[in-house]
Amino acid sequence: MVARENLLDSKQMAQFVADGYLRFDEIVPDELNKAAYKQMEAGDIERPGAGTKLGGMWEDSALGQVIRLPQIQGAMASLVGADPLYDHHAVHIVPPSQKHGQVWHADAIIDLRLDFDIQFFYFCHDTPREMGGTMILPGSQYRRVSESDIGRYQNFLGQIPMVCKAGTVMVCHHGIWHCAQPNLTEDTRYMFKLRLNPTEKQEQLWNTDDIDAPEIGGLLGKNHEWYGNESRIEVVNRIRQWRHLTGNEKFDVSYWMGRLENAPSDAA
Ligand SMILES: O=C(O)CCC(=O)C(=O)O
Ligand SMILES: [Fe+2]
Repeated sequence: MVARENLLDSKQMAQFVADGYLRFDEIVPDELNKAAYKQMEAGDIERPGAGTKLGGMWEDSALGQVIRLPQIQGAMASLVGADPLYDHHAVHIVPPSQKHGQVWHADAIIDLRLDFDIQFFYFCHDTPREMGGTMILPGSQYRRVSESDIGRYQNFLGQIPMVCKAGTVMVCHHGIWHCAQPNLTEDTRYMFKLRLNPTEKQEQLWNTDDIDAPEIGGLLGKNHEWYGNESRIEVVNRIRQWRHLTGNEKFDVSYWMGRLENAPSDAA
């Protein structure tokens, strides 16, 4: 059972719905970062089958301890339920002095439902800009693109490199656009990624005490600017996602869904 104080609150959930990610800086203790680094370096990570329950996995390993940290368990329980399925993991390595990055892509989008997977990105050592830090595009998660169809783009207004200190964890909606960056340092860059599938209805799994907070509409209406005049489409996408998450089919922001649902010809 995850303690209520470790669950996300409604404002964080709204932020996740708008931006497609949340970041938790320096939440993994240093000892554990060092042990996880060693585990990744040794490539010593058990790989269960996709669709296995995550609970009980990696019992005696550093990475197992990382995913069982209260804040990570809280984010997990809030987004995909306390007992999610392991989809896959990867240790993403960028060798020293690698001058090219990945192309922009989204990971394996074959599911267009409002149900979503999450991906944890764990940075076990300091990741300054010269080392890259995965580049992400906030607000891109509802533009469901097929893998590297967006690979011809170079830079977007509002893109953010995950520059961070050791022990930082980001959790993303599976649709977010991202790409690894060059590593101009003399050290290898490691990043651990873990994808999880929900096992229960993703409805009000977080700490909902502030579900009616007046800030929610503003958070969901955020303009990330890279989509120019199409911000309305994104706000509608987020209202749909928020309704799905809260179960409140009447929820709206500034009458955007109200306009679409106004169907006078159906009234008879
Ligand atoms: O290495 C990175 O920073 C990103 C890797 C990646 O594309 C992913 O984790 O899906
Ligand atoms: Fe990726």
